[in-house]
Amino acid sequence: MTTTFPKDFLWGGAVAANQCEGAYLEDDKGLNISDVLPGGSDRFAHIVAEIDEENYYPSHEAVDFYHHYKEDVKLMAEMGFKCFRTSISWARIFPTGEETEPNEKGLRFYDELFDACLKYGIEPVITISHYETPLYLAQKYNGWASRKLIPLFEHYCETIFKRYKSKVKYWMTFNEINNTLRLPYLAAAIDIKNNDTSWFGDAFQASHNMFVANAKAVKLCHELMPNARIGCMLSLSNVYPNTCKPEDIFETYNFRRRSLFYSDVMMRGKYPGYSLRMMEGMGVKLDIRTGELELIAKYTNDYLGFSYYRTSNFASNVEMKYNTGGSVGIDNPYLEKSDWGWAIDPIGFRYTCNELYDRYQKPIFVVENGLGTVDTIAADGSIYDLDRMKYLAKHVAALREAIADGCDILGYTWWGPFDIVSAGTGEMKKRYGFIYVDKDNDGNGTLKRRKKASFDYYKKIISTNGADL
Ligand code: BGP
Repeated sequence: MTTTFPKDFLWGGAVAANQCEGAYLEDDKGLNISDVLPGGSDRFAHIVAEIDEENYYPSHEAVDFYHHYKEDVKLMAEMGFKCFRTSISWARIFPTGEETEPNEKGLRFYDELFDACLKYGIEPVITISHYETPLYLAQKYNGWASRKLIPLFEHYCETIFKRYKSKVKYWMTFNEINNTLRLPYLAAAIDIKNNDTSWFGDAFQASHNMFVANAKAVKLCHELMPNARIGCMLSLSNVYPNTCKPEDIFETYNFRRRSLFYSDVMMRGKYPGYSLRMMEGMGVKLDIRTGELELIAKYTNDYLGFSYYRTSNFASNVEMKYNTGGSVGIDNPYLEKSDWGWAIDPIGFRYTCNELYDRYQKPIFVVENGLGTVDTIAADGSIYDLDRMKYLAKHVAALREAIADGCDILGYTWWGPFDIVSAGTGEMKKRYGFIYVDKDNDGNGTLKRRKKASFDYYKKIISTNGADL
């Protein structure tokens, strides 16, 4: 059984426009929902629908990738990247989301970015919407809860597919679409009124509307770019039962299916029975129009993109806290944790790859994996990020085992190859990069880029195609 990576394995890194570009209003860009999320602990405390000049907003400058992209792409090329995942910021192309004509300055930026990548043989891997719904659509329609976003998204897709069809071969529709059920504002631009569970109905209707939009994007992609592939994308860090009690086992299985429900619909083309029972149990009645289920059945995704960071232990009587910097679920005594309490579990990574490939029997693509740590700069200016190198080595080894298990894995893009803004905390302190960016949580710094020890470590992994760990 082979224990090496395929020769065309797509080694690379991943970011999101709102977490790196900055230039949040430059060249006629409109506001997106991530532009109104302040930094600090009140980031998700309430949905902020306008900018409060007193606050600091991490995404407004982020790490100014908009003006540093040539330098950053050159550094990624130096590591030997075969691909680079980022998102197109929808509001750069359509500032409110409702314009008929696109913003040429926005289109030009991504033309130049993709050209800079292709110059080094780096394939762009593009997320069409990464928590970046235009704010105007969130305010006017309550985001994806309204099916009015379906034709607007279709127009956006047609515009970028026609513009970049000679440059981009790998697309994915919505970042972590399954987060619609746990971070509805980010994933589906739905406002949570009074935090009561009445928004469940909006969340499931939004999911349906996004399934329809996803199918239309697949149809358009295959018609306009026959050689391109378009995936769906989910957040799929895994969950373990907290005990061997059968009730816990089944509860955990059901909890996992609250996520896999999304990939089941988009990869298999129909609502699974358990999801209908789940919605019924929540009193949710979907508004499904004629022809939509047939569209979803006909246009399924070519691959499953997913993020994997950690595993958590689950028990139904324990609230699963996410992303706000707190630990996730119940502690697993067998696993070390990151500075932010995320359990480090490479075997869980191998398990998850097998779980997903067995379920869909279609290619899977690891489009986010990484370790957020507090990096320290030594007196000589060097940054010896040993924890990151250990995490990388263990997870690449696990990936190699998953491939040897028979999983068809397209590639691996490390989350945050250069330091960017953390989505969950709005912090720069939570650094993922192989490249340090001089900026702190309050927005101070020179934005200077500096290689960490892990820069050469990942470069060696790529140059040996994962053989030398
Ligand atoms: C995922 C998001 C990414 C990224 C990642 C790391 O859920 O798709 O945008 O942010 O989480 O999380 P964080 O940035 O909160 O450390």
